[in-house]
Amino acid sequence: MASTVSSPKRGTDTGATQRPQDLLTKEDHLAVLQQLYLARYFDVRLIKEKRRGRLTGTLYSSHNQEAILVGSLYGLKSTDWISPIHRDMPAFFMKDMREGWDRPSRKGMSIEDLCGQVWCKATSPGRARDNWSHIGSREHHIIHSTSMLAGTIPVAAGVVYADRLNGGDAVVLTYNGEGSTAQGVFHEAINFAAVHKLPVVTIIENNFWAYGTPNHLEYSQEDFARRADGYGIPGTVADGQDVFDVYDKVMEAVEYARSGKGPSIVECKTYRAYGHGDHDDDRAARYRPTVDESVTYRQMLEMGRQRDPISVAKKRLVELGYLTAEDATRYAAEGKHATQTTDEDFPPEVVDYIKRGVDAATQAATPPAEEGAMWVFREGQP
Ligand SMILES: Cc1ncc(C[n+]2csc(CCOP(=O)(O)OP(=O)(O)O)c2C)c(N)n1
Ligand SMILES: [Mg+2]
Repeated sequence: MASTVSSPKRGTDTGATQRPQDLLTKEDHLAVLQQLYLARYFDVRLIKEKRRGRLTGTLYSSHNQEAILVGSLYGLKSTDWISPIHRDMPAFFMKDMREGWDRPSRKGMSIEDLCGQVWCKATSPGRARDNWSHIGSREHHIIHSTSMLAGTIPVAAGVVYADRLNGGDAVVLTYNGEGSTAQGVFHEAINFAAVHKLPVVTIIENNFWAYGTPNHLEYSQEDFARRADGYGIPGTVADGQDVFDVYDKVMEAVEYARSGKGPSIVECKTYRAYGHGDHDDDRAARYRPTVDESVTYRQMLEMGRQRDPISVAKKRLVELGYLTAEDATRYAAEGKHATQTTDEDFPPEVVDYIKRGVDAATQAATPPAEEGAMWVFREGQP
C-alpha cells in the first residue's frame, strides 16, 4: 500500500529521510509488539467468553485492526486526548501505556473499568447502561463516544480549541471508520478545525466496509485521505497492518498539529476480520459477496489474515535484530481465528493483565434495578 500525501505537503523538520520510527529504541519496538498482543488478546478473550455464554451484548471486534490503535497511541503525550468509537475498544485502556501499564497517573481507563463496562457491572464507567463504547472520561482525556458516527469530532475540536485558549498544547486523535466520513458533521467539524488551525488528527480506519456497504458505494475516490483536499489540509495514507507505518504517519500529523499548523487526516488501510458486530459475524461474506468487481469478501479476509499486524511487526523486529527468529515463533497468535487461539499463543503478562480485568468484572455486582430510571432527568426535580 503506497503512501500518498495530498496537498498541502507537510514536510518534516528533520529534512532528511529519518522517520519517527527510526527514533524508537529496541525496548520501544518490543513494547509495541507487546501492545499488539494485548489488544488482540482482549478481543479474542471477549469473543470466547461470549461463545461460552459468559457474556451478553454485541461485540464489535478490533481483530486485525490493532496496529492502528497501537501505532497511533504510542507516541501521544499523557495530556493528549482521544476520541474512540465502536471498533476501538482497546484504546480506552491502552491510552498512555508507553511509560507503564499500571502507573497510577496513567491517563487511560483501567482494564478493570473496561471489563466492568463490557460485563455491565456497577463498576462500569457507563454504569451498566451499555456494554460497549458509550463511555468517556474527562479525567483520562477520552472524549465520550456516542452512537452518532462522526458526531464527536466537533466535540473533540472544541476540547482542543479550549485547551489552546488556556495555553495548552494538547492534540486530539479522533478515530473514524471510513463509512462515517460521509456524514455531514464530519465535513463541518474538519472544516471548522481547518479554518481555526486546531490540533485535530482524524484517523480513518478504512476496513473497506461500513456494515454491509463496500468502499465504492461510500466514496468516489480510492483513498479516503483525499477528503483532506477539500479543506486544504494534509491527507496521508498509512498501511494499517504495519504498526510502525501508522506510528510514522500519525506522529507526523501530531507534531504538525502540536506546532500550530492545524489538522490532518491519516487514512489507515486495513481489513475487517469479522462481520460488523458479532450479531453479523461472517454472514457479511454472503450478503455482500464482493468488495468490487475483482476482490471477493473472502479474499479480503484471507489477505487480512496473511498480513496480520502481529506478523508484520515481528518481521520488522527480526530484520532489525531486536527479536531472534526463534523468539519470533514463541507465541503464535497471528493469522488465527479468535477461537483457534489459546492462552499459550500470548505472552503470560498479557494474559494476566486481561484476566485481572475479567476476574474483577465477573466478581463485581450488578447495579440495583432502581438505578435504571436514574440520570434521565436531573435528580430531585419534578
Ligand atoms: C450517523 C449514523 N448512521 C448510522 C449508524 C449505524 N451504524 C453504526 S456502525 C455503522 C457502520 C460504520 O462503518 P464505518 O464507519 O466504516 O466503521 P466500521 O464499523 O467499519 O469500523 C453504521 C452504519 C450510526 N451509528 N450513526
Ligand atoms: Mg469501515
